[in-house]
This record gives sequence, structure tokens and C-alpha cells, in this order.
Amino acid sequence: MREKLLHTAQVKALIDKVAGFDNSAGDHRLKQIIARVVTDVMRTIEDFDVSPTEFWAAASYLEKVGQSHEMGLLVPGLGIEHFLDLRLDQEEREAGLTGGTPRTIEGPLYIEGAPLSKGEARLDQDPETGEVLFMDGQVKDAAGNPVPGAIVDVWHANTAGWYSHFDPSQTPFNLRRRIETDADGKYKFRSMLPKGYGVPPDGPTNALLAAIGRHGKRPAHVHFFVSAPGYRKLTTQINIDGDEYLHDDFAFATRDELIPAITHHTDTAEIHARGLNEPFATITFDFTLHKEAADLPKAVVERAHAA
Ligand code: MBD
Ligand code: FE
Repeated sequence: MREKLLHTAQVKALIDKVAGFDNSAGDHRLKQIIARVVTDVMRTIEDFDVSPTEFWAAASYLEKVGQSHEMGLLVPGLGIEHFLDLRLDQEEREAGLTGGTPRTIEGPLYIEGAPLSKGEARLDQDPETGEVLFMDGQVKDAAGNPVPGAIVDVWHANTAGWYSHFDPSQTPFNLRRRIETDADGKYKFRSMLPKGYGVPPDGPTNALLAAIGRHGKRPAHVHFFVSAPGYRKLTTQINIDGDEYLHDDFAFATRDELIPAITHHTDTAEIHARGLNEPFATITFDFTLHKEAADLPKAVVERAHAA
């Protein structure tokens, strides 16, 4: 068998220099991480006999992911954003924190600064054909007490599966709102049932997924940040039950506790009572927040947002 170059003194010395271990400047933890990542890349090259041509194809692939602003798609598509959630869950469990509404990934399509209103909001401001959705619920603490003054920051796709800001055909902040819970911790909104999302078919994320026999589809979902002073910020989503991709999400965000019952109302009197002429849907979903405490991992994830 051919000798593994990675095990030679020559390559070990190379990696030490690459990571800056031969100097005392810089950050030690970063040096360790760089050494690990570079070693793992070299190991992959060696174990799979990756040719230089193949390696440069991978390098230019990553360049294209960046140029296409698709890092936010590749990361969830490779399961890494979900893995980061699993690690936070694990750290919380180890600190004795259990229960509450499960977190799930933020995804790449949040925009800061959506219009803020008290108690209720209407999210759809652009004309759409589809099913009207009324969603309501309560923000509670772990003991079941209401949390008034919580901010429910909600965003979702339109009936074609596109998000405002990223889709130039929508007006700013369409389907994006912040709702402050009322004295009973309650929120409610009217919107349009979203359609599932698919990564751009001609983009680099889809190219990789297709090359490994996968798709880039997400089931229809609604995103939330729920926050209140003294509580841990919750990043989560609910799924629209019945979607064909419910348990086949390319971003691995579906969690059993995040699939609320959806009721489709077809009764004419009910429809008219809502001021509508077509059947509509309702979802009730409560959010349970944990109190902030020492020795817990940071619940707020800092990341760059489009603006
Ligand atoms: C989305 O709407 C989304 O939520 C994720 C995680 C990835 C791509 C599009
Ligand atoms: Fe999304």
C-alpha cells in the first residue's frame, strides 16, 4: 500500500507552519481549528485520490457559492445549521434546561426591522391568490404563565414560495411583521398560506444537491423569532401540515413539535363572518420561552443579514 503522506514528518511540519504553530502571535484556538480543517482536506484528497483538476473544481465551486450569495443555502443543505441547533439543544439539556418550544434553524432570508404592531397584524400587503391564513396563540413561560410584551417577529414566503426583499416583485416587508403580545401574552395575525421554497434551480447549491441525488425543496413553513426581556430568544418555525416535503426538508428543520394542526374552514357562514368569500385556514400555536439564566449557551445567534 502507498505510504500516507499525511503521516510523514514533512507534511506534519507543513501543517504546523500553515497553522502558525511555529510562531507565538495570533489566536491559539484559531490555529488549532485551521490545522484541523487543513488536515481534514488533505486527508480527503489522499483517501479519495482527489486529482488537482478535481480539487480546483471544488475551489471554484466554493467561489461560486460566495459570488451567488448561497452560503446561507449550502450550510443548511449540508445539515450544518441543524447540527448547530442539535449542539445548542445538547448544551441546554446538560445545563438542566428541557421542555419549551423547540428551536429550529433561522435560514438565510430574515430581514431586520419589520413593521411593529401591538397584539395583531396583517402580514400580506401585496395582492395574492391563495388561501387566507389566520394564526394565533400565546407566548408563555415554562410554568405556563403568559408573557405580555413579547415580540413575535414572523416572516414567511408568499403563495409562490418567494420571500420579500429577495424577490423584487414584492413590496418591502411583505409577509414580515413584528407583533407585541398583549396583556394575556397573545398574538394573532392574518396572512396567506405560504408555499414551500426551492433553492434556485440554476445555482451552485442545487448543482451539488443534484449531483448527490438530492433536491433543494423545503416544506411550506413560517419563521419566528420570539423574544422578551429576561427570556431566552427562541428561533423557530412551524410547518404547514400536509405538505409533500414535510418530512423531506433539504434543510432538515422539521421537528415533530413544530407541526401544528391546521383547520381548513369551508362553512359559508364562517367564511362570511371573517369577511371572506373563499375557504380559509386557521392555526393556533403557543410559544414557550425559557427564562434567561447563567451557564447557558448564548441563545442569540449573531449572523449577517441582508438589509
Ligand atoms: C428558506 O426559506 C429557508 O427557511 C431555509 C432554511 C433555506 C432556504 C430557504
Ligand atoms: Fe424559510
